[in-house]
Amino acid sequence: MAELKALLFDVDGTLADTERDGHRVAFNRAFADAGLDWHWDEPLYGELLAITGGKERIRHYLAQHRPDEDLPADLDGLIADLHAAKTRHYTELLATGAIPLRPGVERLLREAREAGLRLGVATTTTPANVTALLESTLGPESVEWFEVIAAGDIVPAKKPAPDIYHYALEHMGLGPGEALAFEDSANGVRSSVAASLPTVVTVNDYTRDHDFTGAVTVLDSLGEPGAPAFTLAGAALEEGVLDRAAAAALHRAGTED
Ligand code: XBP
Ligand code: MG
Repeated sequence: MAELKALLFDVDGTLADTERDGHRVAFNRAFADAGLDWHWDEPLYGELLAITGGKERIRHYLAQHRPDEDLPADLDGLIADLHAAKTRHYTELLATGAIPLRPGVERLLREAREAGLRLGVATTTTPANVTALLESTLGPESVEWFEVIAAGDIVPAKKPAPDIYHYALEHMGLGPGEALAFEDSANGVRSSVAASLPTVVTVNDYTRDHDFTGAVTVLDSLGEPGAPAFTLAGAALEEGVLDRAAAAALHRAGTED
């Protein structure tokens, strides 16, 4: 059995609850700036999350929810402009410290670094958004903690395709049996499991009822001493805190036949 060498993290919903109060708000600000009457409320945004990628999500919204919209000939240009504005709003919002990391995330990252575990990011979101989150929560130097930040359009097929995980593993010179992935959504788990990565899920309000087939364990958080995580499905988390030893145990559970 391969040794656990690295932890690979999804970002949105996994490192932090960025969707409802971050991305959603930024999309709405970009729409308003452009004089559009489009508004994504919380339930609608939950539905739209089935489509990964912000540009892809806008395109899907227009096709499914605004079929009669009078759109310009250069739709790609409009979507690109809206998305650029959305990224500006999102990174500005994060810079205010509006979105904290989820419980246990900072603890696990620091423990992993001390234990010599390598770190990587595999996400659908735009690279600038990852940097903004890390800088606003852990400080500017934390961006260097990650050997690879595989993000956004770096691969043409976004999650649920496995491509972004393949990219991260290749960049780190690792096989899938040498890493443990952290995800929060069905699309994320489909992506990591298709890349043959043992996967830990921490659910959030938007993803609690998703199908996590193939995950090693499904938790409500990574847990903190005094605020233990609850195991919702799969391998139980001893002591309720996902630390270095628990990561190794879950990796073993996810890689043995
Ligand atoms: C998150 C996403 C992204 C963000 C928006 O996926 O689906 O689309 O909602 O980001 P993951 P962009 O959890 O895999 O990171 O607007 O930058 O695409
Ligand atoms: Mg996610």
